[in-house]
Amino acid sequence: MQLPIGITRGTSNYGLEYLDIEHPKARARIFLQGAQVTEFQATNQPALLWLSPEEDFRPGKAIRGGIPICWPWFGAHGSDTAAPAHGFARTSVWKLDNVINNDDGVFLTLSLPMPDRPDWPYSASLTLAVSVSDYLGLALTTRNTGSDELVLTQALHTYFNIVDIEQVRITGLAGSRYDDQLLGAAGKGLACSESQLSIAGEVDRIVYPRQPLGLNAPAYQLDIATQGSASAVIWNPWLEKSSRLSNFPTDGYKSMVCVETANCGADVAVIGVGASHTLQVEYRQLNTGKN
Ligand code: TA6
Repeated sequence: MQLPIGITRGTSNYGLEYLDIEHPKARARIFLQGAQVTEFQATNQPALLWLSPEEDFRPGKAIRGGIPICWPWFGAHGSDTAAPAHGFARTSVWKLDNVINNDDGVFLTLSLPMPDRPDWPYSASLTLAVSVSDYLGLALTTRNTGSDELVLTQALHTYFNIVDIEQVRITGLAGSRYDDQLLGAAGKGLACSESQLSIAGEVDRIVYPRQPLGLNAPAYQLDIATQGSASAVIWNPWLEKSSRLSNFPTDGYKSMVCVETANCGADVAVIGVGASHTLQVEYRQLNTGKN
């Protein structure tokens, strides 16, 4: 495909192809593996996404950072222990279908050539629309092209770049319930006691928000506007788990937090024959000048 001015192709040392997007309103990088946005910086704003300094961009290996697409299951596969965590979309090579570059921003559409897999014997199409402007937008659309109802879990597993985890606040939690993934069955349906969450240890929660979430980083305040989602995952591995993660520096937990727009836990996406479902998020930053 002929790329418009402002969009260029590149390749990592191990052969992973990416697109670099330069626009007066923002710049971004998107890898074709996983249709993964790894970098985004709006003009006059801090870089939004965290990317592991230990990431080496190898084919078939999930990229640690940016916005991994967890699809068509979130977490472990329901029954197949050999199936990859968080599904196969993030380690598959997607196709760039369309790019528009205009005064408002750069708007890209990518699609996943659907593999034939024993761990997911269904028919569907999957597309991602990415908006690079003074905001970052993603819309992940699954269309059920088969003869069976689809029940899937998914997440836009966004790693946010923050100055210091101990200064971070996640807002908008008033009245919501959550499943604490660290407590298993005992952690289901807990009530958020505060409207905002500070992090001082490992956190791995599926929350069911009653209003839009926000992030106070504190170098920026972030509005997280979603559609097609009734759950979000808040994750920080803290020190001990950081040492067990692939391509993750031991002190990486200090400069990142994940707030993932999802359909997971009790919020699964049920898609009838011929129907579609879109999981959508838009990130808007307000630079606070703090660092
Ligand atoms: O979203 C939180 C989580 O499910 C954690 O439990 C942790 O596994 C994290 O995702 C990262 O998973 P990954 O497979 O990318 O190492």
